Amino acid sequence: MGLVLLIVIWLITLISAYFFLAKTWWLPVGASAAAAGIDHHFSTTYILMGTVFIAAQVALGYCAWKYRDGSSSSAARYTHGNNTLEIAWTILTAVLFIGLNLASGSIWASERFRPAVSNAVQVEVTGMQFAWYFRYPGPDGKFGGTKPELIDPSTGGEGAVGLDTTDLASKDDIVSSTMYVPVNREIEVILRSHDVIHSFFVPNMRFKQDAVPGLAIHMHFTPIATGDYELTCAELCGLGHYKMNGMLKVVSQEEFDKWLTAREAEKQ
Ligand SMILES: [Cu+2]
Repeated sequence: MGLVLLIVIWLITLISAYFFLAKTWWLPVGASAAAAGIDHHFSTTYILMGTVFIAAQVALGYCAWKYRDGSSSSAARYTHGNNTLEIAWTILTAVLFIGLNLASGSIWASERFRPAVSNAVQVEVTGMQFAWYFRYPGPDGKFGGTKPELIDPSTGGEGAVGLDTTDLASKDDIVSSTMYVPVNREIEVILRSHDVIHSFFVPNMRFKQDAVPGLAIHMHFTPIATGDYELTCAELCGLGHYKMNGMLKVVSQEEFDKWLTAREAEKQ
C-alpha cells in the first residue's frame, strides 16, 4: 500500500509539473509595455513555488512508503513538534512571501500609484451586469457628468452609463461597447462599476483590476502591438457573468483618430 501511495503521489506531482514546464496552458502573448516585467515575475514565482511543491510532494511520497504498515521503521510515537524547525520554515516562508511582494511592488506601483502622463488617452471603463462600456471624453478632453437616475442599461451606449446630455461637456462624449486605443500611447483607465464588483481583465495587456461600485479607480497601461485582444470580467458577478466579455482593438494613431471622428460624426 505504501508503494502504491508513493507512485500515485509522485505521478500526480510529475503530471501537474509537466503542464507548467511544457506551458500547455499559459498566458497569451504579452502586448503591453509592462508585460515582460510581469511575465518575468510570474515565472520567478512559479519556479520558486514549483520547486517547493515538488520537494514537498517527493518527501510526502517517500514518507508514505518508508513508514508504511509493516515496514521495519520504528513505530510512530507522539511528538509535540520541533520548535527550531517551525521557526525555520516560518522565517523561510515569510522571506519568500515578503521578498516576492517587494520584487513585484515596483511593477504594481508604476501602473497604479504613478499618475498617468498628461497626454495619456483617457478611457472610462464601466462594468455593469453584464456588459462593459467605454467612454471617451471627445475633443474637449473632459468627461461630461453622469447621473444615477439616468442610467438605463436597456438603451446601451450613453444611456447605459447615465450620461447627462444637458451637461455641455457631455456633448462630445463617445460611448462604445468595443474598446479602441492607439498603439504606443499610455492609456489611462478610469474604472467604475454600477452594481456589483466586476474585474476588468485584458490578458494580453497583463491588466487586471477590480471595478468597485462608488469608486473611480485610475490605472494605466501602454499597448505596444496592434491587434484584437479579448477582454473579460474576472469576478463572478451574477448569472450572466459568462457573457461579460468584449474586445480591445489596438490600432494605429491615424486609425484611432479616424474611428473617433466617425463616432463624433454619428452623434451630430
Ligand atoms: Cu462582471
